[in-house]
Amino acid sequence: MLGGPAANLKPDGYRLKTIDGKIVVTGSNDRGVLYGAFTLLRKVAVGEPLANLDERQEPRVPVRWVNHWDNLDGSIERGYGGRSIFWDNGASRADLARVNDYGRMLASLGINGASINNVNVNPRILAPDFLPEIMRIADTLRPWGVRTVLSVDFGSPQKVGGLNTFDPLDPKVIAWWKAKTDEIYRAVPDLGGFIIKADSEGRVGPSAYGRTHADAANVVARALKPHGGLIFYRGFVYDNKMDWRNLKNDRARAADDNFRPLDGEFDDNVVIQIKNGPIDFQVREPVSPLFGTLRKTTQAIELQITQEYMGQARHTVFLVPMWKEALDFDLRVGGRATPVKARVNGVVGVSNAGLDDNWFGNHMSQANLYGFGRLAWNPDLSARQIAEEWTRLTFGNDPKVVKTIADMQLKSWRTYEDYTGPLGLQTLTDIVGNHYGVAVEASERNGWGQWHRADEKGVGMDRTVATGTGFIGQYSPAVARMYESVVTCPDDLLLFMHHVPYSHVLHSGKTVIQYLYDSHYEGAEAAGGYVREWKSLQSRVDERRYQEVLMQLEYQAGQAEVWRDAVSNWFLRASGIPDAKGRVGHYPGRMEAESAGLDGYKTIDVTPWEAASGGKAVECPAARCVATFRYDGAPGIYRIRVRYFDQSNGAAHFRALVGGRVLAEWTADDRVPTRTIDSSSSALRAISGIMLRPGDEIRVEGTPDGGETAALDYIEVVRDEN
Ligand code: GCV
Repeated sequence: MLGGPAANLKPDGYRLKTIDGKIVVTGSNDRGVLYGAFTLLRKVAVGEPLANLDERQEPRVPVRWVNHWDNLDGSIERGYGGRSIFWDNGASRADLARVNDYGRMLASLGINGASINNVNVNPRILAPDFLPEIMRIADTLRPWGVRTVLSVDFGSPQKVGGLNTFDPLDPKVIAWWKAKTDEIYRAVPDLGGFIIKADSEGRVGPSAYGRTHADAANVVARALKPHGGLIFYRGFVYDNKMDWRNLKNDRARAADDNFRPLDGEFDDNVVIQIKNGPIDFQVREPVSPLFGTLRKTTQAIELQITQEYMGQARHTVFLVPMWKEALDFDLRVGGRATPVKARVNGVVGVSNAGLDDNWFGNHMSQANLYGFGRLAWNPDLSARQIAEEWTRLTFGNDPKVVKTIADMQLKSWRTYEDYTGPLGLQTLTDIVGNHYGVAVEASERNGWGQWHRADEKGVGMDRTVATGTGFIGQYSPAVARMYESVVTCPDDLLLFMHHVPYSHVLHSGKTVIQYLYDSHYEGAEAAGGYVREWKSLQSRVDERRYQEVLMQLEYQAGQAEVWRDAVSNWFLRASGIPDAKGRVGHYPGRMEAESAGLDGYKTIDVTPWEAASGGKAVECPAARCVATFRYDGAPGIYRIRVRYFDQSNGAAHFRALVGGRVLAEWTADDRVPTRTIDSSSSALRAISGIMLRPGDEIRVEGTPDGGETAALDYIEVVRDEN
């Protein structure tokens, strides 16, 4: 039974109460009633008792929005779940059924707004003839209480309006924003507002006219004000052409440097949208100091649900524990307890769901949207509660399923950090390319400022006030004191804050170099463990999803080994300090393709060198090539692991044979973000239960296709655990 508006509840709040055997849902507004109904459904699904319900729920913050980086042509920037649900070929998608489903999913989490186009804006979004396209989407989201929000280009007065300027103080520009905003609100009266990315990564901004970000935000804010609209102005402003040779330069400083002087100058419907960390959604960052700096300005935290630097939905990485650390971090403003969650009025998540059946390209990644919504509503929920709820709602209430999946999710961020960028190194990925595979030096010696400054003596960015960039001084004195000293700086952020020798001893008692080796081995081992844990759920999870998740986890385990070997070998070469446990550089059972008998295959150098074992691979320039390996170990039953390369520009075919008998054949047609032979295309085929005797000949045959050259890295013969 649905009741009317309830007194004493914040907007969107609701109450659930069992009265005379009936459950009454009351809300402070329509949304509240809808949210209450969804909560009731959740309780039914997870089996909570309903007999004596008496529960009041209010959202912590009024703005709980998702952002989409969808382009009008239907592609999605940093999207891993297929094409856009909103756009296709320059217009709204003809069939908006998935937008309707998405709206329902968002409502079930209490999310009340969605921006529907990329912050790297196609200015056409504000063209007069485009308005009907926006209306169709807004009409589809509205029944779910989800307000439509638009990303707009700050240069629109010129690019769409035909003015000769976009100077925010020019009266023509002021009039243009007002008229344009009025026009949009006539068509979409409940529009949530606008988002602006200005003076960042090539987007135009107020600097073109020597104006400030406050000038820029306020001109748009004043156009929105009569309609109750908000402008979310992104704090993600930095110079991507910084001189890396200057040791005082530091991208992490940028948000605070840019916005600190403007505190108090923004209108009250301007919200500064701040990424959780000062760089860019890396696997580990401190919180942005800007959360503590702005005292007279409304702010929102921006979290990234889409897994850009977090394995792009090919790796299971549950982000709720990371977000909770950011939301709970105590900024000690004015010497008092000041968790980030108490500073923000909005929580915004970059969602980038796509048309794929599972929305994100990986069943397990859905948990991140779920967790985002739940935390946006109530940041005090525990990560375990969220993980368990999601698992129950997604895979059912079997206790073994719930425990296994929730445990896996809860450790997955640490695991991913262990093999991709521990101690605050940030994600050691190809930052000038696909942001996916490992490329340790990609972040060095360029203007993007994601430097970790590793050389033969030491590693880490010196961000101290005493000798470094001074970034640490942007925090309150108590927080700055903690980070400034290596004695009190937490190990997890040591290399974000300090440059230290490899022999530096951590709080854990390990040296930095040994920790780097160990964490990569532990991370890869944990990822391998997920496969075993998941297999224990066979027949408890429906077969289709069982197989799909199994494939994903097997792939992740294989990639974790690529990361392990690449990063640990890179640091071995840089530091010259061997692994105390003798693992790095020694791979029992591994036979390099370049050392095999090659018929047709040619040896090549791989770039970066750490992406392939021994820095080399073989590729096939002919119609078909063969690599022959001789087995010389003890007789027994083994697993043969073939590491090959699977690019996106072809579907090469492989066969593996022993003594002329075909053991396996496969086609390299996985969805990977690279056309070259590198760590992103490195792939693994494991063939179990193979009887081998000394002198046996193991043959791998490759047949290229398109641009894909059936390249091979190595084979490994290992004991078969099955
Ligand atoms: C939408 C990072 C991403 C970009 C993104 C940008 C932003 O740099 O790699 O794809 O652009 O952040 O948040 O604006």
